[in-house]
Amino acid sequence: QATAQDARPDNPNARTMEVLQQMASYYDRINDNWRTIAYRKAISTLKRQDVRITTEQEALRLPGVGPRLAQKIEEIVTTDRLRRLEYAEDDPMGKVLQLFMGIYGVGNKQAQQWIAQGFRTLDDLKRDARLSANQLIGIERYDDLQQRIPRHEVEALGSIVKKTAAGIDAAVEIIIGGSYRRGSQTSGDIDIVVTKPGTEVSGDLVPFLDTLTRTLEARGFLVACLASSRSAEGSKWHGCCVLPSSSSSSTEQRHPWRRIDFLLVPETELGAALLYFTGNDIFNRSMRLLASRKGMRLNQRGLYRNVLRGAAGARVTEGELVEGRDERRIFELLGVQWREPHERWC
Ligand code: DCP
Ligand code: MG
Ligand code: MN
Repeated sequence: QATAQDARPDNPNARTMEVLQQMASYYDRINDNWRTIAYRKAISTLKRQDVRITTEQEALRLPGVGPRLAQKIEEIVTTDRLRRLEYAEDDPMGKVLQLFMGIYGVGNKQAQQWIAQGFRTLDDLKRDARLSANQLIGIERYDDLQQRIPRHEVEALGSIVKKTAAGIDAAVEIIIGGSYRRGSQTSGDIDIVVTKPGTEVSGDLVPFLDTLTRTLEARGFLVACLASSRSAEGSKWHGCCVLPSSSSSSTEQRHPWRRIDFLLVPETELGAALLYFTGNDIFNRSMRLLASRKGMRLNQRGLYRNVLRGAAGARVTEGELVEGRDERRIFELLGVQWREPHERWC
């Protein structure tokens, strides 16, 4: 998730943001979600400042910046470094932890477990650890899956999906969501929303997705299935894809494997689904919070009202659906001004 990267280079706080971004990425890699979000919020606040923030006091006045982050901002400005970051980068077990947590689908717990069992490298794991099929893919394609995908390649991969889909059912619509829809120059994966006019439940699209994935597998475009599920929340397929290798007379270029997600969305839920799958995750949180402050509830299927909550804030009733189809209408009903996808970076 590009955060500091998309700031203007002449931003007076560019260096501070760069160091904070490294810290955010570190916390992200070790799955410390609270700290990751705190750092990303601080970066996004700094991005909007047009003066240089140099002291703890100045930093504390910014929204979303607490006392500890304010101290760190002053430390970066005065010393041009952050001891906490250097400490994290020097710690050898921290490095192994980060290496292991970089494997697709591996969290802190699994990584710690492997370290406790004495494993230190990916080769150690391949040789002696008991691995699931997905973990093995994650290790064998480690370098591929670590790389971000350039925008033009997201487009090339997306157009293969679109063409194949059109050949199966011309009425189906394929929309690339996620960071691509927010205009990002690179993406961590490709998020593909699959919908069709007239559909009312995601199950209506299941036969289409089965045919699509089978066709794309047969063509060598889809190379691994990591997860697929069908639930009330919607049906999805997670896996890996690859561009066909382009061969000139003498050289053959192999393209990296890329993560791809397919999400089935009935037309009646398209607005809410687009909102959710466009993100980013922090923007989504603030929209959901806003909904709950207004006694409503927002999820990837729709905006609901008259949600009854019990004493502890736990939901007693689902509430009634007010809008699912129209993305703009959801903003209106929440009383917030429409934001284009590229304006939803927090
Ligand atoms: N999402 C969310 N909360 C999460 C995970 C995802 O709200 N915990 C939503 C917002 C994301 C979208 O789903 O934008 C897609 O999820 P990704 O993990 O693919 O994230 P992005 O596409 O935003 O970024 P990246 O370029 O890293 O894939
Ligand atoms: Mg994505
Ligand atoms: Mn995704």
